Amino acid sequence: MQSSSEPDLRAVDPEVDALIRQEDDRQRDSLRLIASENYASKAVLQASASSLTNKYAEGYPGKRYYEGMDFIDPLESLAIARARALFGAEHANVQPYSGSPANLAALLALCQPGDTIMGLSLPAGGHLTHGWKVSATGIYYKAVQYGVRRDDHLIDMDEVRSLARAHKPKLIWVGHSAYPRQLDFPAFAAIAQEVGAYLAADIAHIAGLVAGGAHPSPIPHADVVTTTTHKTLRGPRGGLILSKAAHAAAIDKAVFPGLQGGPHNHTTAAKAVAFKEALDPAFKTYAAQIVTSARALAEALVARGYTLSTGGTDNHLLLVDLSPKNLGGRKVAQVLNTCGIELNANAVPFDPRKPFDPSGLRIGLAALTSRGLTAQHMDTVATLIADGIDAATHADGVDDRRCLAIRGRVREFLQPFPAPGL
Ligand code: DSN
Repeated sequence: MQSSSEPDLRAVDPEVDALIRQEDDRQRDSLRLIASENYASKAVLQASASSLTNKYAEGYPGKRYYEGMDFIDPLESLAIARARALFGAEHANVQPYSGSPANLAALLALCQPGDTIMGLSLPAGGHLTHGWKVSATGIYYKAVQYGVRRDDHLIDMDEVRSLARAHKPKLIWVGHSAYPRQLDFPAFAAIAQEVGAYLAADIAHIAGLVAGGAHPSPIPHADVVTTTTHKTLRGPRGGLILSKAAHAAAIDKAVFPGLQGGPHNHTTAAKAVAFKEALDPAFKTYAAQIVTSARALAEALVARGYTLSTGGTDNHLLLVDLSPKNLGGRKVAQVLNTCGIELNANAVPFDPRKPFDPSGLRIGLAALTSRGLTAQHMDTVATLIADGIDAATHADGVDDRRCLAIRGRVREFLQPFPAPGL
């Protein structure tokens, strides 16, 4: 008979247990505005913390290198079917460990080392893995980077077209980590088609908006679509690749055995749960609400005298440009954190400051929306942020007493909104 007396985490390792509980409390009591974060549901967290973590499953459903696949195969097949249904994709690979491995897999599947690839540059809001020089994608491929226009910070489609014509890339990335406007997938597809390039859309940030119908989908236009599953999509930490059927075999081969060993089955299960949650009609309301709240917060910050890159937002994120106020983002972000307001310092396009202490603050609305905050709460959110920035930039140094008071106000403000999963 199995013993039920196995000690739990608190008994085995009170130190780790205490740190996890403290993190739970911190997430519960903070105004969480990091644009790549969210609150996964209790169901997603339960699937992540399951016996599936014990199992190896190299290969794919029906063709594995290990025995004991009775429940792993149906589970992965379920995750694949749900991902395809959610995004209307011909093929889905649910095994990537996260977004960066998913992007590497797309490149491994479609390009040869030394091929030319194009992507939005990191300082303009792109991602490291779209060919930035310190990334493997910038080291093993010949990366050409496009940017945004100086006057309005919008992606310069004329530049994309002329660079594509000049460099004839094998693959063009469309996607971002810090770009607050809609992506024009048909325009990118037209350029890719003109120069004979593959189009790869990285929707890591906006996957939840795409799934919920609050952002146009790249699926009809791109050869391959990569994403993480934990940002606006609100699943576990992980990656996902969607593709045309024609690329299915190459994508699967690139993920395993090209880049990865055994898939993380507990994460696959949690992805399946998240896809089910995203297929629920309530997810559309959540996705639309993110954008409504982001716009409301943008207006409220502009009304308080702040400058936003592109002047506003169409998606879940805003990029506050502190350079007109002659402030650096790093110290402000650190002080806001002591106020219970969590966001990250971020470069703004054409940033005069260094990447580690850039001029911007990136703010995302997914996590607060998951807690049930809506546009009507954004005036208060803007006031708390503005008060925190004032406390950070007080003439006599950081105003610690004011920070403490803001922290109390944040906690009280969030009280009526339970944090999912905690
Ligand atoms: N680090 C993620 C972000 O914060 O946007 C992207 O990988």
